[in-house]
Amino acid sequence: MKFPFINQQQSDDKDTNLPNHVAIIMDGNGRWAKERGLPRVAGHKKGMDAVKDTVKMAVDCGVKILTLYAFSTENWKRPKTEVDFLMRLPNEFLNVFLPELMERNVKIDTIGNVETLPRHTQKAISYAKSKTKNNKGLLLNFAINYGSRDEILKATKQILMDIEREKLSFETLDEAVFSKYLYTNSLSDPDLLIRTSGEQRLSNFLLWQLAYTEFWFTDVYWPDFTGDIFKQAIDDYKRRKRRYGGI
Ligand code: V0D
Repeated sequence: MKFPFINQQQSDDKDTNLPNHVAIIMDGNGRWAKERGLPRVAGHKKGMDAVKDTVKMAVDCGVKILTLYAFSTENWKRPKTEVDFLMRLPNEFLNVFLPELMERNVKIDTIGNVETLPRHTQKAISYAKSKTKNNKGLLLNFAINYGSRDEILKATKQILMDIEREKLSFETLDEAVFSKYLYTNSLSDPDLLIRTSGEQRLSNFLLWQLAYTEFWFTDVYWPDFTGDIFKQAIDDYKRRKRRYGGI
């Protein structure tokens, strides 16, 4: 086989301190373009190449889950032309990259409210999911139309409904049960969060899931991000000692 077979569930590698789950806020596409006198969408387009490079390196490193913040619930406030452009990117990405994703055994999934996206975007995404559903390597998880407060509120409402309908009891509700109601339901929490472009904030991304996550920031704009920089972040992470609130 061309690429090593790595399973999302079992961690059988001896590589110590390798992050299981890496999440990335891919920021700085607009600024990258502006500094070059290009329209913002040129930054998004170049940003797709950075996604491809990062996915390849994540596979090579043996990372099991990669969650990418591609479109937030707040991004609808952007000009319509930019939103329309962004909504065509899943299709464009898959046209070029799906064969390689298959070859590398990558499984695609999403978190967020996909049901309210344009039909053509939904189609591209569900095609990608069904094509890759049996792949057992890296889980490539796109956060699209995702907002963490929205996610937590949605979970809370569903929990109240399930308690009322006696599908869940008030007494058994704990952190583990609550987690199951989030978009990320069965996924382990991210071990490492990367944010590009020098901003150091969460922007409504994975508020619950990042409780004990290590953060790594770079001034590099997302379109200039590379597999090598990803590798740097991983190597930095490996040297950290995590305590989870203990000693
Ligand atoms: C823009 C830079 C890949 C950051 C990367 C709809 C933001 C390019 C996807 C994609 C976006 C999504 C689903 C899928 C396959 C690919 C994507 C969006 C934006 C928002 F199944 N890149 N990408 N989706 N950008």
